[in-house]
Amino acid sequence: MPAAVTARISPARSTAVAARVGILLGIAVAICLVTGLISHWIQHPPAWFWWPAHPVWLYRVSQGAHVISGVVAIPLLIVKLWSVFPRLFARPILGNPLHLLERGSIAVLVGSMIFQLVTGLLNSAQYYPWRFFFTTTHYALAYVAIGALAVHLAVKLPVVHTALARPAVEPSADSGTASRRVVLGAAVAAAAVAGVAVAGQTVPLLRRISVLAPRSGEGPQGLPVNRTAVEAGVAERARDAAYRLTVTVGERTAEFTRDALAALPQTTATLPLACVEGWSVSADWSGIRVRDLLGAVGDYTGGDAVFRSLEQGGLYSRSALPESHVVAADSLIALRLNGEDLDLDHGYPCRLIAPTRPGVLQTKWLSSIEVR
Ligand SMILES: Nc1nc2c(c(=O)[nH]1)N[C@H]1C(S)=C(S)[C@@H](COP(=O)(O)O)O[C@H]1N2
Ligand SMILES: [Mo]
Repeated sequence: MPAAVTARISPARSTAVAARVGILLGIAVAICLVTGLISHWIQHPPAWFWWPAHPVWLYRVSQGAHVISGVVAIPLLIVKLWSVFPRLFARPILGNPLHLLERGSIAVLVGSMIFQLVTGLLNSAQYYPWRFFFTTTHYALAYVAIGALAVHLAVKLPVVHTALARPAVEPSADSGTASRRVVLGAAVAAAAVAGVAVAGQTVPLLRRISVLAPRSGEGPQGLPVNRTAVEAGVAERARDAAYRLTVTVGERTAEFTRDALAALPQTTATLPLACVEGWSVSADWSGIRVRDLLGAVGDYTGGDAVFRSLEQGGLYSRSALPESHVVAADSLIALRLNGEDLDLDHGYPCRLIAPTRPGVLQTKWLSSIEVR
């Protein structure tokens, strides 16, 4: 780099700082990527994908980690960009092919990272100021970001290696020492504050100090509600005396009133409701085991069970329960929540609740269950 540029750069903007913040950022991004892929595959399972039904907290922890690591990555990315900022404009901008590759990968990397973190954050706040479909775009861009990161790491490995060999804060008190310590400390502190600010939506002990975790314990029966019965347009049919749950197993079909469901053997399970947005709350659910209800209608011989809601159309109107979860003893058609009849907004007359599933797949206001 020309001496003129180097001279103007604050000593805190050293490769020693950039490399160290980069490692923390890399860890956060790796956790975010893996947990994000898991959540995506549960919702859109490829043929090879298998997800266990136990321990029941698995998805809650995985998705909590996804949102927390994503939020933690935001201040780390800002500090990382700050620490290398003047170098982004070092000349020549283009230069030889390797340099060009490095430049190009950084442009794609920075762009895709900012996109992922911003859309993810807004999504977890249920704010959608864009026109594309969040899930597919967020998923596709994850691969772009990881590809660019791989190229960036490969190109930068020698620089990172040298930078890490030197202490970030050198013992001889040159002018950069204090500022480097401040920058590193600030990066870690900001990341910690950001993490704690959202962690409370899934870590009960942190609930009170988590200012960015508003949807953690509010709503009827101690559980938040994302969409009410009125918003879903089901309030009338859910309370209709003519309500029936239609259950089909192979060639056989049966209809159940809510009273008929309540007359079947009931099971209680303590299961978290864990939304993809990162909040999760554990609750006591009572109802009929999915496998028992299917067994009451016909012979379940394997495969997905498809659940449909009284709600028409859209993302939430149906979900598929894989075989590993159909047979689980704590996969329930819930009639009761925390000792009371299910609130209308939580899915009355009945809803699906199964372990280790994203909230979006826990279909409320069931109208039918089908195994073909
Ligand atoms: N029919 C239907 N089921 C639904 C939804 C919905 O909007 N409609 N929301 C889903 C989402 S995203 C979550 S997180 C949980 C929330 O359940 P709760 O409202 O009882 O807390 O229900 C799921 N089931
Ligand atoms: Mo959700």
